[in-house]
Amino acid sequence: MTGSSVVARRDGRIGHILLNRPKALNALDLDMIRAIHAALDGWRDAPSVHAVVIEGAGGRAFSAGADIRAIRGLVLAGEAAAVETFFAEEYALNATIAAYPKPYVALIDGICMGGGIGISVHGRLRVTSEAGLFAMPETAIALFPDVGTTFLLPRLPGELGMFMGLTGARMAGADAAHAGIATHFVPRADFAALRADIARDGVAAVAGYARPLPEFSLAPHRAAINRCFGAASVAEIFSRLEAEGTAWASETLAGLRTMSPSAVLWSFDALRRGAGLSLREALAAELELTRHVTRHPDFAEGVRAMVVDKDRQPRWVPA
Ligand code: QUE
Repeated sequence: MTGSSVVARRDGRIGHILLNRPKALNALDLDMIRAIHAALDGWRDAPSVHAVVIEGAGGRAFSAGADIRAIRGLVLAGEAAAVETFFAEEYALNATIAAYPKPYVALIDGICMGGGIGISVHGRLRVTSEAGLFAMPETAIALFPDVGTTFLLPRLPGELGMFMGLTGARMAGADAAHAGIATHFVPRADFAALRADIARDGVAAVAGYARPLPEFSLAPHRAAINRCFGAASVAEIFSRLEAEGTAWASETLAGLRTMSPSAVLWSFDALRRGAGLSLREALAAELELTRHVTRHPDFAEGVRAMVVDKDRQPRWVPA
């Protein structure tokens, strides 16, 4: 159906899902989450559907996250049950993608953050272009890295996951492939041909489009990331960053100090705990955590400052 926020249709051998809310950078609302889930359920046992391909409309974003503005509205209205429904259905979709019996291919060309990571990284293939921009920025809105990333981030090389999850650091496409968030690096100019080839020939076509990766831009900081973010507490991460005495460490510290202090603490705990959980256990623990953190005043204030008013001046309590 044109005009709808998710367009799901058959194309050759694949089921194709288009996130079609480009003015909101394809941020996921509950209707979109339900539409994606319904499409996946419908294609699961369809013999002629050999794979699912998902991408974002508009050329700027795969998906910028969840419709956190609507969630804030529900929180402020005291609609705790509706908040719970949102996160429960979002995380259930993440689990469905991880367990999907057919290849699930995300074509990521643009912003892929938060909930966008959740509907891509659990799939078998994550193709990023040079325009891919990946992050888990939730500590800026006093949430925590969710959508199964408490499972995923601790499994990235070294302490990259703790670094990404606490600082919200943005990674370009090639860097995301180095980190293991993306599986293939393909120029955006090839995306249309790649999509057509997958529809005609299946997912084996992806490998033929993959290009070698340029240098990992974080390579010069990998040792410092492992030294600092491998610490046993948030306080220790801060003191190790202070001890580094480099421009990178000062910038990282300055960024961390703008985040909700409470959120940095609960995100640290959630990521350390997630290292020992299955994806399903991690998603269940995340759902439990959302019940508490969305009630903390920092959440409504963080979304206000970063998404609603965009003044980027959150007043955290405690500061
Ligand atoms: C931190 C975040 C998010 C954010 C900004 C942050 C986030 C999120 C959005 C977002 C983006 C576009 C939209 C929308 C929400 O912004 O998780 O409704 O249209 O979803 O600093 O974690």
